[in-house]
Amino acid sequence: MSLKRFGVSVPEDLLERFDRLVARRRYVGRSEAIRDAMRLYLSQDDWESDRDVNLAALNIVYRHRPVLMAKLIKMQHDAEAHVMSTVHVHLTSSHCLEILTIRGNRESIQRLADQIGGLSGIEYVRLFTFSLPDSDEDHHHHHDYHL
Ligand code: NI
Repeated sequence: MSLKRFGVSVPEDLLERFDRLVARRRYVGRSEAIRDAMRLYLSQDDWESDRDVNLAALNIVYRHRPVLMAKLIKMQHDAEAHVMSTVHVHLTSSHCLEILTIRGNRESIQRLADQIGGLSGIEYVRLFTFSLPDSDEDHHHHHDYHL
């Protein structure tokens, strides 16, 4: 992979905030953080342009009740998007956290997230979305700096 250099002008305060993030996340340097930011931005753009293969993680927190849990399970079975996995964490005596990994197109994933978020008893919903690249071309990036 060949690397290209380019110059960027940014406001001083923006750069200071960014450098604090670079230090906090223990990046080797600013360049690696900027590469990550660019990949994230590109992935969001892919997501918004609605290509076929998209992935999402839906995090929900709810007060567990049999009626709600039955509805949640039915929605996941009936959804056009494919729920690949669910992780259930018994947070407290009354509350559960679930993380659903979902695959599908943007619309089907968003629809499922909206349906689940609209259930009464769901207290927190957050959808994280990702796009898979078309080819292996983009698979060169490493995450060694997190080790
Ligand atoms: Ni639970």
